[in-house]
Amino acid sequence: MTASFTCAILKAVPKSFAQGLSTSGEGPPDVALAQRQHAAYAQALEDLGLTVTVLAADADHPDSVFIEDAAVIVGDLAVITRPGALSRREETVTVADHLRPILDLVHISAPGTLDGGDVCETDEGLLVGVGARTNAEGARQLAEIVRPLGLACQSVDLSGLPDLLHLKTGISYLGEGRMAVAPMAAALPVLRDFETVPVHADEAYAANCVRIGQRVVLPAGSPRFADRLAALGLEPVAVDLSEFRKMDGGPSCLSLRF
Ligand code: CIR
Repeated sequence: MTASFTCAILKAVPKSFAQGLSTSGEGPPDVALAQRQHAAYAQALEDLGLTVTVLAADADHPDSVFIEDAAVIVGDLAVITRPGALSRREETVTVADHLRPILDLVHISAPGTLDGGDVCETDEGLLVGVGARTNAEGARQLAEIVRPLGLACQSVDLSGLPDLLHLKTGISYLGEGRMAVAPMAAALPVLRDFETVPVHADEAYAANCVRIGQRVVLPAGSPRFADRLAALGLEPVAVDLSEFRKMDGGPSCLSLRF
């Protein structure tokens, strides 16, 4: 679940990127810099041994670079989501078109909403954040879809945690029963089932990270968390994602991995 990816699909940064949704208050992103950071992120995944495909930019959908939200891939099955933000709903079309020849497709349907950023895969199954973007019906549909695969889904109530845009804004599964946890997610009762690896408040953005093999891709500028990962026997791989942070997205949001 944490270590066996061989492929990653990315979507290029559109010229319209700065028109995307943002609550960060960090100002507009520098689109040219975001494009360079995106290329470096793609290279980092390639260097980790993944086969990387970058889909064409979609200027009609400024947030489409955050491709993780458009699908949830489990085994040979791609669950095409129904994003909670209206402006993002059509992003799934090009992603489904790309995945159709490669994987089996199933769609989340109305009135369900689901964002891939709310789905955290662990060794025990899927945790599904229900909050600003994913609703209870979307989580219910996902549970029904993956049940025949022997995967359990557990809903995680994000109401009352307004700082968590998505579940994986605040937690990331590190493997071996460990969960990286930002302070704003620390009160989630589901964390009782894991060994938590706290991420310092100054580095909370790094709670969104991705384990690939023995490496963990995390945002640059998180030295305490990087040291903690190294102490756990994992190798931190830092990528500068400053321009994506301005638009509320981190390392996991920028790829579909399978
Ligand atoms: C949004 O608000 O939807 C985008 N600006 C950021 C999405 C980040 N995606 C993710 O956490 N999976």
